[in-house]
Amino acid sequence: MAQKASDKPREIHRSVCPYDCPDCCGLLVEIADKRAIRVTGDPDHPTTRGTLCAKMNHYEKTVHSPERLTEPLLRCGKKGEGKFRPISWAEAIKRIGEQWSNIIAESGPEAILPYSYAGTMGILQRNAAHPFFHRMGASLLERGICMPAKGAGWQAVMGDTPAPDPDEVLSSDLVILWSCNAAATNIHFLHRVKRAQQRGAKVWLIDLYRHRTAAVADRTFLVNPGSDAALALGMMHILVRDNLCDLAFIAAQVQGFAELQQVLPAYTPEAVSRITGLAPEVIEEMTASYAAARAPFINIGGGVSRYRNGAMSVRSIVCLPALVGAWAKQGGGCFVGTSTGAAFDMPQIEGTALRQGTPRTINMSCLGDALTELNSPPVKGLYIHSSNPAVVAPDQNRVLAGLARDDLFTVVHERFMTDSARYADILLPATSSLETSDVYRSYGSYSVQRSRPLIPAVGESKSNREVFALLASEMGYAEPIFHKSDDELITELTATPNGWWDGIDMQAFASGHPVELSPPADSGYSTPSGRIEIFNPLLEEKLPRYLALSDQRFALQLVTAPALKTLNSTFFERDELRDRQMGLMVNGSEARKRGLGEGDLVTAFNDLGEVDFYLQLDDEVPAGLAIAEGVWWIAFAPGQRTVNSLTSQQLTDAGGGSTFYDNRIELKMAKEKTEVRD
Ligand SMILES: Nc1nc2c(c(=O)[nH]1)N[C@H]1C(S)=C(S)[C@@H](COP(=O)(O)OP(=O)(O)OC[C@H]3O[C@@H](n4cnc5c(=O)[nH]c(N)nc54)[C@H](O)[C@@H]3O)O[C@H]1N2
Ligand SMILES: Nc1nc2c(c(=O)[nH]1)N[C@H]1C(S)=C(S)[C@@H](COP(=O)(O)OP(=O)(O)OC[C@H]3O[C@@H](n4cnc5c(=O)[nH]c(N)nc54)[C@H](O)[C@@H]3O)O[C@H]1N2
Ligand code: SF4
Ligand SMILES: [Mo]
Repeated sequence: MAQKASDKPREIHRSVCPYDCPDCCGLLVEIADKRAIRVTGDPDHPTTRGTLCAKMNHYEKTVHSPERLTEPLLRCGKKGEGKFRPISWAEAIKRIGEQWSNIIAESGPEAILPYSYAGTMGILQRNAAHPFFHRMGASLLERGICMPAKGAGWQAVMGDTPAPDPDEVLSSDLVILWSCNAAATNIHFLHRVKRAQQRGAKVWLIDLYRHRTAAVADRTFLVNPGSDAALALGMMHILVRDNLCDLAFIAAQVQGFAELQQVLPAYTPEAVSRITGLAPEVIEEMTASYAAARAPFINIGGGVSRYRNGAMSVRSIVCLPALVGAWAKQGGGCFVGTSTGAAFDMPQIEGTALRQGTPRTINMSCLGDALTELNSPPVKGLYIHSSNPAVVAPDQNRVLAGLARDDLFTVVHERFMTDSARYADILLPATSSLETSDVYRSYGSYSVQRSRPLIPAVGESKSNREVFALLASEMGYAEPIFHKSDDELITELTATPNGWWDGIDMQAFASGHPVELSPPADSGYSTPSGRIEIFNPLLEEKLPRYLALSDQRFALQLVTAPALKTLNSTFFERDELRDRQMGLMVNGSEARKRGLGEGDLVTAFNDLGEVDFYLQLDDEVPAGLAIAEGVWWIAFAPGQRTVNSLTSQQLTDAGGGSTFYDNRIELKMAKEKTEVRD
């Protein structure tokens, strides 16, 4: 009789959540018969303390999904059709090598473009392609699809100053979640906020609509999209007008208070009310409470940064704590996410020294134009891994037109048959994080953790590093980095002595326990002046100001916010995590105006494209807005396109970021009702 799963010996091992989420949760993985059978939170993890989100509670279903790609495939249908036949790894690698060698001989290596983002956040696997494409001299990719404008806004004021420890929030008496749906995107920060609340802190949410996080907040302030710089400047106007600034802190630590006062007169409560939609008395009241708080703590989410004025909005908000001296108080300040990059020898892992000359750089948010318009040379070879640009990149119609080009040779390395995978000429199967070694670093705390393979590779799948070891041999690239083991690289990555690792128990780290790094000892503000730079003489825009969004051609602002149970386009393969229908939320008044009703199949449109959604009426969404949660696969959409057919390739004012929330649409009844495919 076959042994039952329950009789088989089980082992429990530590691992880490590999996904693009600030939390980097610690996992306990139960293994039986070389399969992951249960995944739970690690109660010993210092910040994530045993709780996982709904997405990861059954990670074993993703890892052992029947939908996993298990063998290399060669396209035998039309591009995008998804018809393939199996081939061996040896044949796949040989064909890729031949095609690339031909492209390089005809057009030079810049005609090849690597495209990757954060399918896995592990330092080794995420960066595995960089040394290879540097060695080749391929076009460089600027990876700005997420929120570099947030970094640029912080940098303008705070320079390289590390973020405060998020645990500071526990000592705050006023926590402001500014464009942050933490209940969906940052659950462990929200746990800290709730603990602060239990100790008496007030919690505010400043957002566009009342979502799940509003249920936690004591006050929710709804503002007009992209208007946040005006609100921050309006608050600064009142702080100065009413002598509520901490002048001693400003004198000692801030550059540019006098210059700031030249711009503030324009931001009266009445002027700011017209821009933000908040009543003047509400702006007055918010400011008085902010000034009265002992240690106000602002957490800036990605929302405000995804507009054409995104960097300036973040920069304006980051100035606020300096005016009230919040930085000097335990629990006060402002948080935009941690970065522990400096703790690791990143140039080594990225193979920066292998760069050939200075190849052109293509911003990943402009992939549509890169594939359809770029010349000298055009992109002829595309290698996609750890990303799903057919649905996550803006201007989907352009991206798909590019991917459909017959003269484009596309390789995709993936775990699932995503929309991008369907356009591959050669499709390679990728491992999951339980099958590889890596080091993960949180961007919501200072924790880092290493993982080891806990199960054999599923099918014939290979890790990103394994694929580039094969491709390097095929292309004749003999540099040692391509053939070092994962363990060797991890040792090198953490070997360079730097302050971040002082006092860390390296044995605990090596055995897979999470460790908490600490930024090197406090040496004041890491800006050129050593002060907080409200006035930044090195930038073209020397002072914060409100940059108006002028495009009003279509009536509704489309905000494409994160969904609770999916992560960008990841987890859509899991039926139980996907919403039943791809919905668009609007206020009832907007639907009635157009003769539309709950559940109607509607077409959202603008100059870029048309997308069908099922309409959801929700009066927690103010009039003038349309909210589409989640980055759906086309396969599960009611029509032929998903939300990024309505978003543009426009970049932010600084930082080269995407502007996913800064698009406008109109709605009409869809021509034909198409049933959702199961
Ligand atoms: N469940 C889930 N978790 C995720 C993700 C996911 O898709 N799903 N994605 C992951 C990734 S890659 C990232 S980058 C992070 C994303 O994390 P964030 O970008 O921080 O996402 P949110 O926290 O939802 O912040 C967006 C919020 O900003 C609000 N907002 C939009 N425009 C404005 C505005 O002009 N002003 C104000 N005040 N608010 C505005 C939106 O309504 C939304 O509530 O989350 C990660 N975690
Ligand atoms: N409209 C709209 N568009 C958005 C957003 C939005 O809020 N609205 N969010 C944007 C943001 S913040 C981000 S960060 C981007 C995210 O864009 P992406 O980083 O492309 O994220 P995912 O959609 O999660 O796709 C990652 C893919 O990598 C694959 N993968 C996972 N692990 C591995 C691995 O080890 N090797 C290989 N080869 N593949 C692997 C997964 O199967 C998955 O299909 O999307 C952006 N797009
Ligand atoms: S997706 Fe985020 S919250 Fe969910 S388990 Fe992973 S790190 Fe934790
Ligand atoms: Mo992101």
